[in-house]
Amino acid sequence: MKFRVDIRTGVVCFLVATVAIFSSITLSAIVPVAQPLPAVTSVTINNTAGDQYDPHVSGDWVAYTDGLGIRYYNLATNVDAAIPMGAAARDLLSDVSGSRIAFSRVIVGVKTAVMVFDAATPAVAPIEVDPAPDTIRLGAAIGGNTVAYVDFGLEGNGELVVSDLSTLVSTRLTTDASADGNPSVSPDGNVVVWEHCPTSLTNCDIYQAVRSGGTWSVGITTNTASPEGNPDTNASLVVYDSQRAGVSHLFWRPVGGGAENELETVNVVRNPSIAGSYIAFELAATIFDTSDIFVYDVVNNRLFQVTNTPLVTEQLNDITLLPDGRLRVVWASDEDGADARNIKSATFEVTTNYSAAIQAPINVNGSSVFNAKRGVVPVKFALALNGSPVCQLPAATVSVVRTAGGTLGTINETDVLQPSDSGSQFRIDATTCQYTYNLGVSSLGAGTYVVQIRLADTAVVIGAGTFSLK
Ligand SMILES: [Ca+2]
Ligand SMILES: [Ca+2]
Ligand SMILES: [Ca+2]
Ligand SMILES: [Ca+2]
Repeated sequence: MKFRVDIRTGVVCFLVATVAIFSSITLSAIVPVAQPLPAVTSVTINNTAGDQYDPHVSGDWVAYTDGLGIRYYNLATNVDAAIPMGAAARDLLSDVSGSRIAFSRVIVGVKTAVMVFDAATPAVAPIEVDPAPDTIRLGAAIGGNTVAYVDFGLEGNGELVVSDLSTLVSTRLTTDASADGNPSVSPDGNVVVWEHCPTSLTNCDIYQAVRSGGTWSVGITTNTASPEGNPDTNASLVVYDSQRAGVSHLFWRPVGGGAENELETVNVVRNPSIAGSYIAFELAATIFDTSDIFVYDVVNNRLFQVTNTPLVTEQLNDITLLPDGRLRVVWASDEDGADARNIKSATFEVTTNYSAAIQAPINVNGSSVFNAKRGVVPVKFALALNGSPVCQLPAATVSVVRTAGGTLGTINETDVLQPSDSGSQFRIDATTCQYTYNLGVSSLGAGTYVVQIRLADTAVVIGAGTFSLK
């Protein structure tokens, strides 16, 4: 694959319009419920001599800075290796999405370029994103095929640019003398958030850009008079820290707009990162104290303390949601000294408090037999939170697996798209407090099937039902 120069600076101005999508409302701060942390699998990724820091995680892959270079680690295979530096004097500020690592490469007297390296094909040298002469590009972030970075050549205080690794099109998102920096990209590559600092580098706002139909729309997530920073996004929420009344706390707001939420903490919160509906952050008693890593569950309002080391500062966290629903957090810790940090990870399962029970006409005991010619089987679930029925139903998706008869396994979604319901989203019936999905069965054939319901935010299966077709 070869990247070509395609900074469409003259063209994209027509595509980009800054819109304020925020409302000025901040809800009263949410008081979280502290929960014991479930069993944790801890891995020390690198505690060698020297300074390792700035880890980022995506699934099993971790990218981090080690001295003047970037290393990567795979938590499934324990592979740990350095990205080859070639003519570079220094590689820095990495991010990872899947096996692809984006970072800045300093080639003295030539340029500071944004590079992408695929750890799954380590024999292939890093490739420059949007190659151009004399560039000064820093702060690369990657999600899916989207790489965001700050270009100091376009404007001395930095401009936000996104490059699409599949189409090789680059889009300049800002055109102003304000400092722009510290971008993050959602895992699907469709939302970018960053710090936009119109007055001073210590009093920034949060900007966002959302891609829809190939066009990026820039908006303001928050621009209060207080400093906001360190944004991250899961494509539906933007999280950031903000100093209100002089103390840094955790805030979040929907990408689509709406009220700002604040987590009630008496301590200093820094550097939030989000995966699914889980926010990892660093918490310290004061700015002079050591910090620990916490994870907040937005859906269930639960707070988990991941580290508890009063003598050690854990910092620079990142979080990922694994396909099986487990969470994984990485961070740098300073037990060997502030200039000799190490990289660590914790993997754990925060079991959801939600459960869903299958409803008629599918029997709970799996004894229901429907005639495939009937065309549609209504799939209905009722939701419980901590065992008690609830009518506030978060978005959920349906999946179907054949367990006996015919070819076993997951049913292709398109095979169940009948005049019935389409897509995989449950409808929510507010009258009966039930999830409902009319499953088209005429093409499924005789056999035994399991329907599952997953919370859309977490991908965790919270209920299932079994039926047969004849
Ligand atoms: Ca700017
Ligand atoms: Ca601000
Ligand atoms: Ca600590
Ligand atoms: Ca070290």
